Amino acid sequence: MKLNNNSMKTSLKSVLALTTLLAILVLGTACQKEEKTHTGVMITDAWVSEIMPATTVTSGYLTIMNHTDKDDVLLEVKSSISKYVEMHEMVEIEGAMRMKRLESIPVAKSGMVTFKTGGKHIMFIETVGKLTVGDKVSVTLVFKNAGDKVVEMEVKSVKDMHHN
Ligand SMILES: [Cu+2]
Repeated sequence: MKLNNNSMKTSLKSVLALTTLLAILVLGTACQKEEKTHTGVMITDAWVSEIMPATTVTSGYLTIMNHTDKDDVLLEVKSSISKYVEMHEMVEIEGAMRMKRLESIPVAKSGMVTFKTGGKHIMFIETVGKLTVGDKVSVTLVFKNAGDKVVEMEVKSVKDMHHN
């Protein structure tokens, strides 16, 4: 009984060790790849939600990766799709989820910031015209160090939104 238990533990340990080793190998490969192709401040997975009927607001999401050795700050987001563009975050205030405006968003060196549904998002207020699903809209992110970064955001339907 005791022996069985021990061998169980041993095999479990081996499995864990193997899993860890695999994770290290996978991550290691990913990092090597990144060093070759990823430089500077990069923006990926940028998309904006379609505008719901009878509204003039929508929200956008993206991922910022800072591959530099300097801390950076996202100062502003600009776009011609709406009169105002703000950076927001969902926060819990007195038990309710509310949107809070962010004046700037720090992006640490070698760090990553993800805008996602229920979290940080770009808020387009008083949208101008329509957004067609599948189209791309141009948005400019203004960084303190990296300067202006133009991003193409794909318009997605609200149905797709829940899968992201
Ligand atoms: Cu918002």
